Amino acid sequence: MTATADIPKVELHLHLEGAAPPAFIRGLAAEKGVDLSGIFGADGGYAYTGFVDFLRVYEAACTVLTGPQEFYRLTKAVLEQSASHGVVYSETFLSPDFCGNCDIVAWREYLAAIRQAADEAEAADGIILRGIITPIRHFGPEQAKLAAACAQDTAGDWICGFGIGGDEMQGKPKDFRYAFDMAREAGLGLTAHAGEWGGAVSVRDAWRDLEVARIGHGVQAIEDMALVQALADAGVVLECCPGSNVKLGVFDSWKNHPIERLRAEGVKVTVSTDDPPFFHTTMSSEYEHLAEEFGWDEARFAEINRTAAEAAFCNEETRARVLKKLETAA
Ligand code: MCF
Ligand code: ZN
Repeated sequence: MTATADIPKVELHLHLEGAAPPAFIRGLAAEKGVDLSGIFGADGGYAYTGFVDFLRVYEAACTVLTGPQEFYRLTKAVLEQSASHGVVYSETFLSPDFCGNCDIVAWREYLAAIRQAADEAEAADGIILRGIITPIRHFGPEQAKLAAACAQDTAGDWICGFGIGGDEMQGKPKDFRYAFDMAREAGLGLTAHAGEWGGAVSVRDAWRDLEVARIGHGVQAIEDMALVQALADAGVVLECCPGSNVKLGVFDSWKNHPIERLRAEGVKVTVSTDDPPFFHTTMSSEYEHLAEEFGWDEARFAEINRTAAEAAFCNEETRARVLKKLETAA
């Protein structure tokens, strides 16, 4: 059996700031003289009490990511970590809200810095990164249109997707239809966080009202077997992040996580870390839990990674390179 870290992996659901090592954020806070002690626990990790508090801590950490240079350094640190766990292709959520407050000129500068870091990481470690522009649900539909304007401005081979994250219990997917239409017209692949907190109905609503090809999490679809069947029939891809769900309390244990039941019903499931240091996880650790709890073996992981590569929002040339990286290792 190949060591878990050596299995080549495709990760479709990773928030860039959420992947920031706590020491990296603490270091920036010290450089800038900002007191962020309230977001760290005694063990030095991020400390929060539940989902809404997680969002608060996340946004507080972002306050020290003040310019393109900080995002350059962040991207380098994150990709080094990902590559060390065998990730060969990653799609990361980027929010123009945290990169110049949705000002298009500022956003271009942030994006150039992120891309520069990604090019350097690809040259050093072979890892390929692409970006998904992501408005934040609890910032509201008007702010989402500003993010969508940034998406239209920079859509292409690198910015290849558009999504939405944040507090699923605020507003409805259809409130964001205009922003999603802007992104669709720009040729971007579409995904939305749903069915993490809002139940199966939230998955149905996001799928129907935003016409997304992928759902972020989507795991509460398991409450409605007719929906599970419909997702399977339509080939909708779920970006599952089991470690995140267990840590935030969506499910009380790995054993009770529905990823294997969804897969067995024919749903296209994939595996990601979401915000790895927040959830004390890595891609290797996710795979180790999946092997232990559900008996997933190398053939199963290869199948999951092929599903993810096929669902990636990158162009066909990049997809072919990713598939080759998966095959070469098999
Ligand atoms: O998937 C997790 C938990 N569920 C919902 N949203 C988020 C998650 N991690 C980050 N987010 C949101 C959060 O609002 O995405 C935004 C954060 O501000 C960043 S997108 C680059
Ligand atoms: Zn997420």
